[in-house]
Amino acid sequence: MAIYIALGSNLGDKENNLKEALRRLTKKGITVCRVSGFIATEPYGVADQPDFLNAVAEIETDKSPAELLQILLQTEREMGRKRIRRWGERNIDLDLLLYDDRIIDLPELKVPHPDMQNRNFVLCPLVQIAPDVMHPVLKKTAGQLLKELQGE
Ligand code: PH2
Ligand code: MG
Ligand code: MG
Repeated sequence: MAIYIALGSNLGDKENNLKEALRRLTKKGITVCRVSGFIATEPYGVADQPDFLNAVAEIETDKSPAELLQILLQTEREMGRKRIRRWGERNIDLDLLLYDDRIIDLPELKVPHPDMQNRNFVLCPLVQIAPDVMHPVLKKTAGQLLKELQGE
């Protein structure tokens, strides 16, 4: 098992924003093991915003899920993220997708990410690097989830 995070950007230099986020996580002691391709995606949820660049990374860390969440939020803040509107435009978004086979349901942190199975922009890059990783609630692999989503 392993830890997976989703990266997204649709403001500014999107490619550099994703790379900068990965550099900053590495500096904070997080090991970035694998990174998917960077894929251009149409906005999901709120349509009237620029296209996104999305990626998924497999990471390793001794930090707990709650500590890791704080590191992701801190990195977003350091990079000047402004919260404009829910599901709206942002220069960087770092979301925790999967943390081993842990299931966490707290107001501030839900793992697995509760909407990941509905998001092509998450499942496509995840399948690039970890097609066989299991969703511990749905009990399906990333590959199966993507197939189901695209078959709809
Ligand atoms: N993130 C959202 C809302 N919509 N659409 C795409 N294509 N990519 C995203 O990363 C994204 C989105 C909220 O986090
Ligand atoms: Mg997000
Ligand atoms: Mg987020």
